Amino acid sequence: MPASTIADIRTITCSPGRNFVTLKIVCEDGTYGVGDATLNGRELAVASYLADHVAPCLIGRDAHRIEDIWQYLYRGAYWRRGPVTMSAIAAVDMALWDIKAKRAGMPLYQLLGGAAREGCMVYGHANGETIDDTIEAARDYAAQGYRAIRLQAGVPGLAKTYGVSSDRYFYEPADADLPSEAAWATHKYLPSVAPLFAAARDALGWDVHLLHDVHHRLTPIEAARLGKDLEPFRPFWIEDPVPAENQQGFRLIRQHTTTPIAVGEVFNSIWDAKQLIEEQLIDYIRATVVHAGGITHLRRIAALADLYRIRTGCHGATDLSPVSMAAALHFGLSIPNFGVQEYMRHTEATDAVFPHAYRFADGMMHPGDAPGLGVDIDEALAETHPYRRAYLPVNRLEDGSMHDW
Ligand code: EZ4
Ligand code: CO
Repeated sequence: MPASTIADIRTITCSPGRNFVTLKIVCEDGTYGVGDATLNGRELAVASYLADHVAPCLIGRDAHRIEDIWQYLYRGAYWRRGPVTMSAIAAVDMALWDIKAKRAGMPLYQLLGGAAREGCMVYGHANGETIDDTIEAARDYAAQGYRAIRLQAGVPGLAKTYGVSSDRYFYEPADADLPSEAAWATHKYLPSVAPLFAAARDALGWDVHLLHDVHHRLTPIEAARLGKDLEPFRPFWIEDPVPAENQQGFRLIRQHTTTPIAVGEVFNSIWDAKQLIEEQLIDYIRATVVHAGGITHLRRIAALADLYRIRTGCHGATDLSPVSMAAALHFGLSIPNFGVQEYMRHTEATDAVFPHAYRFADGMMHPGDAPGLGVDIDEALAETHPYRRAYLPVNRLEDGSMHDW
């Protein structure tokens, strides 16, 4: 049997501070690769998809045949797309690229065409209950060398808002074993953002990139209003201004504002982005390796986006494990149209379970030069952190209607 034959597949579910699902594919000669399969709040569905439905089909196949295995799992499932399927395929894809690069004795970015830049610019999350707290946090990020900073402040009159954490550096929205409930009021939120950006420009100047996540909570016309309000402060982007199921909504926003738009952290395939890209309704595509079918599929999305000068801005919150972060950095270093990479620090407990070669310096990250992805999982340590059910919160309007969180 060839040395690269897939001999064993393990799905590892652990919770070193938060839940992660990790796939490990082991070849006949003991070479192995890891892939991230974490789908926040729905982890066990992907773990079962992999263990019960994918693993039996892969034993005995040649790990080198990445494209064929991708097509086999995508077309072969008959049921196409969807976050569970695409996260499972992503995990297999990442693990296979890890194996191929390890067998080649190269860091993965070399196999993807080599470094197209010196590093990947990342943005950090500055947040606080008040504008002053948020500006103080942003100054701290600037002092650490960050060139791009996301600003999220509490909204006066709302008890708890997405993006505002109790800890300066660590933010974990999946914080309860049943979804916690928060209140939302657009008329309170909308006027609160421009003053935050005004204060940030006063405090930090114009050289730093400033970002903001709307987190799907507006209608197209409300998002257009926000885009216009922020124009004087030149944001790098506003993110997820509206839910993207209605892709035409973005045209309406575009008709009113030149503020750049980023979208796609919940996308799971190129089809979610096709119209937005082809009609040039967005500026940054945020699809990720883990939720959008792995490196193989994300390269396809980036290539389509590049035709229209749309750049990447991949999702990189804490629910994307260090395996995803490593994969994102190899991908980002090698493609022509990299824009920025989100970077939320993992806790020490998470980093201990996933030793990695990637590093931060000068506002940029580099995947490192270890063969493969340059990230591993300490299975014995992972076992000491068993899965704990955890959900993202939900939002309700003041009259009790469900809203987007
Ligand atoms: O709410 O990753 O830009 N980052 C984000 C994240 C998402 C979580 C959902 O799992 O919007 O904080
Ligand atoms: Co977001």
